[in-house]
Amino acid sequence: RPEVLRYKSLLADMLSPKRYYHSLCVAREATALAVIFGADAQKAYTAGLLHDIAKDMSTEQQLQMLAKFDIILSDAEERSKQLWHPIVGAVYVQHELSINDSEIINAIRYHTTARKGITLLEMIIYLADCISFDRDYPDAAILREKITHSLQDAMLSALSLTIQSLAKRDSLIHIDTIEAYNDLC
Ligand code: DGI
Ligand code: FE
Ligand code: FE
Ligand code: FE
Repeated sequence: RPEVLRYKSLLADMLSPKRYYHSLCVAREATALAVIFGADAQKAYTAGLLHDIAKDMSTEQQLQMLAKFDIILSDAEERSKQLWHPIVGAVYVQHELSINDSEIINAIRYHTTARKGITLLEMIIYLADCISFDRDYPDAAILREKITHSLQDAMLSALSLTIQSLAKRDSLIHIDTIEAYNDLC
């Protein structure tokens, strides 16, 4: 697909080599999961490829994008910069890349926190981000095993592990993460 080449060259410019490699790995993993779990494989590839497009933008660039599109951050979002890149990324692909598919936009938008009523494609991107080939931490191995049994079980475990690791570091936990967890447990 010609647009994929355009996205790749843009990402190669916008991301560090490591983050670009991660994006390719997530795209590939998301495609495999889409085939297994019956989601649209092309949408999964595109959302996986673009999910971290805003990750290496400077703080100023991210704030500029948010202001340009009148995005108001919640108190929690304002206090944790890691929560900006999914929001900025979703806005970026919609307005700067003219992607109008709401499933792709929301998969990018909720790839960090997840949300209550998470969709199949959103789960696939969330989990592909956790278990892609470049992820070598022990939790990835646990989740790779779980997902062979059930997508929902793997998603619940992923949220549980995320919440535990955030709480261990005394980090703020976004309400969407808690609601996604409660919704599935
Ligand atoms: O962008 P990636 O590193 O590939 O992965 P990500 O977007 O899933 O996670 C980015 C960071 O966000 C990671 O350090 C964990 C953190 N995070 C995930 N959920 C929450 C969160 N941070 C806060 N403060 N609250 C959350 O609910
Ligand atoms: Fe991310
Ligand atoms: Fe990622
Ligand atoms: Fe993730």
